[in-house]
Parts: sequence; structure tokens; C-alpha cells
Amino acid sequence: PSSLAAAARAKVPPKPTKPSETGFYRYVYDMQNKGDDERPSTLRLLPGKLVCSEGDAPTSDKATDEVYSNTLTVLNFYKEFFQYDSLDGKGMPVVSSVHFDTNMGNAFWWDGKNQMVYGDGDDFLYNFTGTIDVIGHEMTHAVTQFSSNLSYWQEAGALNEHLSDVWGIMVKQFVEKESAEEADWLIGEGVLLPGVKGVALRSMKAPGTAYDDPRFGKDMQPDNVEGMEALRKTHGAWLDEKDSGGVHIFSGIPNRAFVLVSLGFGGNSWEKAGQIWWKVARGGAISSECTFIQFADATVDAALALYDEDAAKIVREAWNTVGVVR
Ligand code: ASN
Ligand code: ZN
Repeated sequence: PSSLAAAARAKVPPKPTKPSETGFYRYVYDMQNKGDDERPSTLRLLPGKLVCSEGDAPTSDKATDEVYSNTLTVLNFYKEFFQYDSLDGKGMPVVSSVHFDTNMGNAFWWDGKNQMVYGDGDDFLYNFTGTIDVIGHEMTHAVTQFSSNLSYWQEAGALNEHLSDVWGIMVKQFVEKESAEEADWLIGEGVLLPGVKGVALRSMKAPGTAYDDPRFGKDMQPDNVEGMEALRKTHGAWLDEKDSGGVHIFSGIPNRAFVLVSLGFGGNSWEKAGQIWWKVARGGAISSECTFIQFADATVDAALALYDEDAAKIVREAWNTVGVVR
């Protein structure tokens, strides 16, 4: 039997052998380029070979060390600013696998084994493990699963994607010490290989402008509801089939609203805008099939509950600007 099969049979993650100095329990596994993103059955090979546990010294593998370190940054961010402990709010161990598949330009949260999975890149994209907003994005899919439990289909799914971008970008701005005004609001800046025409995977501030490349394609995100409705008319079936109803396409609309709210308050995005969003994202206020308009209403209510009518007005106007109106 291969070592991967043995690892799959082993209890994952193992019991910690020493107390954690960080308060968290991180485990990084190496898939040694096995698995196939196109064949879901190969997910059973996850997590792979354990290469780094909480408190271990750096390894000789760059991806492993990057994931180990960036994961802690995100965990600390959730703990310090949102009083949320690990991915489930209850201190669960945090499992990631690196080097999944070959020629894999993606990273994802897999709910089958509650873990993150990172590929090494393809002809267009690379360096997921070294990109803090990508790590924050994937970890937030876990947080969403354990909190609001938004589905991954159409508007609710676009909100699920949106929350991952919001925490991805907030942790990036925290690390880079940038206010809402100073920040570029780009998700996945630096995962585009040199030669790909573009600046990032998504622009939260100017959806639809992140890339335009003859081989890789064009950023299709509309920046308002009118654009979403038009795209649904022309590409509805395609979006349902290729992107769970536009989860990565229509997330640009709430993304832009979040930017406008952050700019409306000024200062650090996680201080006011982020707190309003968290009051909704942590669950209770929205259903797992939440629509844009329901989410918008919930954020207005949260702004009123946390702050005042002026704050609620900033939030309401942001949603109006992107066309989410009753
Ligand atoms: N990187 C993508 C994401 O986290 C993978 C996916 O689930 N489609 O949204
Ligand atoms: Zn995502």
C-alpha cells in the first residue's frame, strides 16, 4: 500500500503532541502532485502525507511554509477583530494540503474532509499559497459553512463567494497596513503569471476590469444588478453549468457595495464595514438561500444596531449604487 493510502486511513488530524503556542492547531499535508481536479473521486486521496504540525520548525518546502504561516495570519485576524476561534468558532484544527494534482491553477475548501486544498498552478495562475487574500478567501468558505451556511448556487452562492473575498481583502489590507482609501481592492493580485494581461483575479472596486487576455479570457463581472440581469438573459444556462449560477461572476456586485461602504466610513475596512458584515455573516440574520436584497436589508439593520442612522444611510446608499434596491 502507498504511503498516501496509509495516510488516508490514519486519523486526521492526529492528536497534538505538544500544547499550541499560537492557540491554534494547524496541519499541512503534501499531496505530492497526486489527485486530479477534474476527477472528484481522487479527493479520497486527501489529505496526503503530513509534513508540518503546529509548532514545527520550517520545512524545506516553500508552499508548505507559506500555507502554515499565512493560515496563522488569517486565524489571528478572525480572533482579534471578530472574536472568532478558528474556522468553526470553536477552535477546530485547521488542515491544508499543498501540491494537489499537476497543472492545477486553483485552490479550494473541500467540505468532504473539511480542509483546504492548494494546487501548484497552471499556464496562467500560480502562487496561491503565497497570496494572503487567496488563503483568507478559502478559509472563509469554511467559516461560512460553519456560520451562515450560505449555499453555493446563484445569488446565495455569489454572496458566499463575496464573503470569502471580503475577508480575503480585509486580511490583505491588515497585513499591508492600508486604509480603505489607500487599498487597491484587488483579489489575487500576483497570482497571474507574467504574460497574462491583467492585474488580478477580481477587482472589488471596479468589477469586470481585472483581466482581459486572449488566452485566459476576460473578466466578466458586472458591477451592478442591471448588468447581472442582462448577462443572465444571454448566458444564463452557461453560468448555471460553469459557475454554479454565476457565483464568481455576480459576487462583484456585493463586492463593490462593500468597497463603497468601507470608503463611506473611511479608515480600516475591518473596523466598521467589516463589523457590520460580520453581524450578518456570523449567521442568524440570513437564510442559506439569501438573495442580494435580503442580504442588503440585513446589513442595513446591522449598521443601525451597531452604530446609528448615518451608518445605515451609508450602507443603504452603497447598495443603491450597485442596483440592489427594493
Ligand atoms: N478557488 C475557487 C473558490 O474558492 C474554487 C472554487 O470553489 N470554485 O471559489
Ligand atoms: Zn471561493
